[in-house]
Amino acid sequence: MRIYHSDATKARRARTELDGGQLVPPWECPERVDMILAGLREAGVGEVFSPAEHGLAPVLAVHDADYVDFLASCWDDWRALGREGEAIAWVWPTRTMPGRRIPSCVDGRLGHYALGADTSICAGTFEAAMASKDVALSALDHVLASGEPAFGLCRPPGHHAAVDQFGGYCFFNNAAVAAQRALDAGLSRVAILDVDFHHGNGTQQIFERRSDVLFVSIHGDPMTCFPYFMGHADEVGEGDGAGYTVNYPLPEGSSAEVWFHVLEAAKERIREAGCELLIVSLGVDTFAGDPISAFTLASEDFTEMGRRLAALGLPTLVLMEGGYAVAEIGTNVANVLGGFEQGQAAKRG
Ligand code: OKP
Ligand code: ZN
Repeated sequence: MRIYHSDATKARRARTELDGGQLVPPWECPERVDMILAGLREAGVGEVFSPAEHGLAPVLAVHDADYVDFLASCWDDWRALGREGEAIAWVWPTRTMPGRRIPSCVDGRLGHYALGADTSICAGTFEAAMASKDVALSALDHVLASGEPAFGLCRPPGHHAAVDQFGGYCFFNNAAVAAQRALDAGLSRVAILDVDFHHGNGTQQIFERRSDVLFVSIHGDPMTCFPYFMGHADEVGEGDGAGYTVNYPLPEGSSAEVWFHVLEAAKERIREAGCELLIVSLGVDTFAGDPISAFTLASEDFTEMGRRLAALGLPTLVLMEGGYAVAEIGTNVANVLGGFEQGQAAKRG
């Protein structure tokens, strides 16, 4: 299958992430991209294509303009104050202090637009986010034009990014931007299946009042796992969107057997909803060796995951989200895509 990739996704090389009370080198690093490319090359999965520039219009179809302006100017505004470190949010509107105005100072603006303190903004962040959504959109264009699957090697990831908030290493919600473009191109319903270990709070927030995007997620229970404040099973969508958000939180330590059982339920809901396109938010941080996650899938399980996704028989766009076991990330992603190709071949008979 076609692989879409741009070196510009590596323009973000943050030095700091607030993790366990310390500033550590970020788990979400540009080396992930190189390791995925190497894994795909080694497995002989796919041919690499460069994305076309799609501009900001598709981003503005899901994100607020003031949020996009903030991301574009944050680093320069921060630097203008003579700051040494990277831009990290540290004060927020809270339950007891709900902000009714967006501050003008970058420190206050960071609190308004950030959903956590884990994600610092540095030089190249906006450029990388732009490249990441171009990768997603170009891969989508290929799926729409050919009916064939495609993989967008997005980085930074997207599923935590909400209408006007960044965090969890995400800035533009690549899957949401692609889903909206698919609808604007004439599709009536799109499924986003989020198999990253972490709940895709941003994707849920963007679409939870709508029925044209079915959001289904399998993830670590938010009682104990990031992002903590969204992703419970009783969040099912609201208004027109009632029934079009489906959450499967699983306890830490969950096995591949349990995970695949839930995947079949998720697939059944996607079939039932009559979706014309499947977008997979692919995190491989469900891997047993992932340093910040807590499911126990083995590398071979990712091949099975790919086969089972292909069995849905839908035009499919696979977009990269998380996965932090950098040494194994290439194998795990190549296994998903290789398994998908096997599943496709089996279906064709
Ligand atoms: C992004 B994606 C580690 C800090 C955790 C949040 C996790 C973001 C995951 N102690 N930071 O869903 O893979
Ligand atoms: Zn994740």
